[in-house]
Amino acid sequence: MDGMFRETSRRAFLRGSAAAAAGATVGGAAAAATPDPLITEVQDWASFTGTGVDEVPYGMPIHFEKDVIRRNVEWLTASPISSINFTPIHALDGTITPQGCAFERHHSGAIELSKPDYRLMINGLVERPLVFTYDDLERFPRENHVYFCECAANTGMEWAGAQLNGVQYTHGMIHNMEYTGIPLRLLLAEAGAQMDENLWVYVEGADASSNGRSIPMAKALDDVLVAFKANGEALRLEHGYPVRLVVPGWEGNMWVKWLRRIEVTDAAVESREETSKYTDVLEDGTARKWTWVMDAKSVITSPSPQSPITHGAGPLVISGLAWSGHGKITRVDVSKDGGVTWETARLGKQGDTKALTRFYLDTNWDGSEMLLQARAMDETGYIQPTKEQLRELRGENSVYHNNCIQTWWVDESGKAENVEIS
Ligand SMILES: Nc1nc2c(c(=O)[nH]1)N[C@H]1C(S)=C(S)[C@@H](COP(=O)(O)O)O[C@H]1N2
Ligand SMILES: [Mo]
Repeated sequence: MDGMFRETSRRAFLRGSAAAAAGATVGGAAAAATPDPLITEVQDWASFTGTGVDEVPYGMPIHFEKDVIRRNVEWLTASPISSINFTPIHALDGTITPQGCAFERHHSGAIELSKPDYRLMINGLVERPLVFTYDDLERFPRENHVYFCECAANTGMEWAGAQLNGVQYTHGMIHNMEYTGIPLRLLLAEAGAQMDENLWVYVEGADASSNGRSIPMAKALDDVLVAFKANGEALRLEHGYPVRLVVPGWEGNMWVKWLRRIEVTDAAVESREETSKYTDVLEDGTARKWTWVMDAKSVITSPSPQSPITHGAGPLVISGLAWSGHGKITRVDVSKDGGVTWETARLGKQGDTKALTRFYLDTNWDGSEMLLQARAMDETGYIQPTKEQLRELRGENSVYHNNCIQTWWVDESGKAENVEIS
């Protein structure tokens, strides 16, 4: 690294003297249209050699992209150890979230657990209670699937009114990765688990919080993965290295990280995470439990408060993300007038089941203000609700499972703001 810094400052010095010389020339012909120096001059990057292949063993994004990072909101939680940060979805495109900027949520901090120290126990209603090492897990057949993981609290601050001015904060408790993992059903079969559909598995992590959750057997046998790779490489520490549970389409809280134990039980455990937390306060004040599936949702990521229009009227690409815990996204509509009229957006590619889908509306902006909204539809025919529709059921004191239509007010200068229309 030292070498790199010296190299950079030498180039900066040379660039300085070249610019001074160019300045003199341009100054001499000041009356003529200024030639574009990026076209007419030989640039540093063509005059000097670049970085050698022995200098960066594992690359980071180029420093020009240093703002594309996770951010947290200090006042949201009492301590950053039991807290959340947000994916910079306003600055990403496509659908895959790089692990390095994918939101983190932990209840007792991210722990360091090595592969040699890793153990996974399966016990309870099984013929053979088993303990697997990491090496054991690598000998089971594995699959690759792309899935979104959305914290149930995503958009949770917006129930009572427009709150946080950035899509990173309103919708950034989501990431979408390609997982490599073992279908949980194979490990349950190895232990000789009873598999009646009225049974449950209780899953817990090795961290101090343990984050235990009960999952119905039908889901455990369906598409749940015991995953050890994400986007081709080992899970990052903060996402549960070396092994996490992937529970496609279901709330992020069930995606237990640092997975250490799976117990087959005849009843739900009713742990903290599924009683006092992750239940939904309804309009009438009662609490609903077992809201596992994340309903269809979409949001425009650009333009948005952190990604204003900077180029004036004319061609404009409106872009965003859509997803459904029930399956594939089939259609996304975009409105520029707060939901009065809608245009159907183009999907970046056909929607994958329980994964993020990118949409684009390639449009022409006349330079007048807009109330931008997106509305997702999934393969079950479900249509993403308005905030009013959701509030009729859920009131304003809810936290979790807010999948309402989001509105951005874009003014004539291209700036965008989080607003609510009634
Ligand atoms: N062991 C453990 N697993 C956990 C948690 C935790 O605190 N400990 N947090 C859960 C919550 S609430 C969410 S939303 C997801 C977040 O996964 P991520 O940190 O990879 O984004 O992990 C879940 N799994
Ligand atoms: Mo969560």
